[in-house]
Parts: sequence; structure tokens; C-alpha cells
Amino acid sequence: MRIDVVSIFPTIFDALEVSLLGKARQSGLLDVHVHDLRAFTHDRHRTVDDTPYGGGAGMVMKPEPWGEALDAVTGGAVARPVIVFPSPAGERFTQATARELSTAPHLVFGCGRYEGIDERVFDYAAELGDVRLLSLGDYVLNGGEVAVMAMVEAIGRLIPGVVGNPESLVEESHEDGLLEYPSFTKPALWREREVPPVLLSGNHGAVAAWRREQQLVRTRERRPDLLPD
Ligand code: 6GU
Repeated sequence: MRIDVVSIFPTIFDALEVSLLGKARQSGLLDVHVHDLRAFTHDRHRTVDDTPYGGGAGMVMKPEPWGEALDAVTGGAVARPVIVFPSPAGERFTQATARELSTAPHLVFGCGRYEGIDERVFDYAAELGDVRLLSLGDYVLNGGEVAVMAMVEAIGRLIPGVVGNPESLVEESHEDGLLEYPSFTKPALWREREVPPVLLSGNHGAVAAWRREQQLVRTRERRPDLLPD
């Protein structure tokens, strides 16, 4: 998968060079390119923002650098890209979204800062690719960079080969609509706390039933919104 990220803070994405995604890049499973939006400006001050038409607080990102950046990262592309703009005003990004995007050959992420990007950029981007405005949740970040880090990690780990043991992907929170069951390792007794005896029983059926029940209990307690009414 090819990923292009456009941001005014490209060094934030240095963190993608470490851990699992760093290995995936080294092995060629992930081809990540980070671009500085200011490289697509032409004035001495490398201006990327301006005051909003109609007045109001804050600054809006100018369309021209975005137009040039999107042209550059989508030009000569193998497939029509999915162009993601992280936004608290977007659709919710979920595990299902991550699964869907993990099959795209080319993802472009456009990170907005300030009060947002000139709305015409989204319309123009739709000529170059399939545009998605995606939100991590109901809270506001200062910009899209941290949200894109989260999305790239959630998507990248679903690409075959990125996570060493594919079985670890199926039994985790959100893949079956429930929260994950609790996990334990040795020692069986630690600081007066025991591991649930069923896990030491060797009875695989009993273990599976207990884990399912724990998933339901936890989901009911912590995330009742995930359960059918
Ligand atoms: Cl995707 N962007 C920003 N700026 N804030 C957010 C978000 C995204 N998701 C939740 N809050």
C-alpha cells in the first residue's frame, strides 16, 4: 500500500519509522511518503493560511497550496486514491473503516490545521480521488496530524503481513462487535491475586465460554452502546 501524508508538521510522522509500521515500511509492505504543505507555496513567507471570508475567529488554510500538493501526490498514480481529510466534522472512523481502507492501494491524508481548509479543496479533491472526511470521535484536536497517526496505525496493522500472527487480529476488541476478554500470564498467583481457575483447567470449551461471557459483561458495563437493545 502507498500512503502519502500532507501536513505543515511533517516531522510528527517520524514516529511511523519505529515499531511494527516501521518494519512494514522496511519490508516494503507499506510505502509512506510525508510531504510539507509549505513546499507547495511560492511566497517568501510560505503562507498556508488566511482570514475567513465572512469574518469569524481563526484562520483558514488557503486552497492554492492544497491544490498543488494534491496534484503532486495523486499524479502518475497507479490507482484512483482514497483521499482522507481528518476532521471532527467528518464521519466516524471505526474498525470497519480501517478494514475498508486497508484494501486500498493508495491512501492520501490531508492534515488540516487552524479552523479548517477552504471548502473548495474537498470539492477539487473529489476529481482526483474518493474523498472521505473522517473523525476519531467527539472531541477536538488542534489539527489532523495525531488523528492521521491513529488512522495509519489502525489501517496499517490490518495489511496482510504487517502483524506477525494474523490470529492476534481476530480476537481483539471491536472485530466481533464486543470488547476483548481479559488476558493473564504467569505467575498464577501474583501479589495475592489469582488467575481465574478456569484458565488453568485445560478445558478448552470452558475457557471459550468464560471468555465469551467476560466479553459480554465488559461490553455491558463499559460500552452498552455497542450492544443491541
Ligand atoms: Cl480526525 N481531527 C481533529 N482535528 N480533531 C478531531 C478528529 C480529527 N477526530 C476527533 N477530533
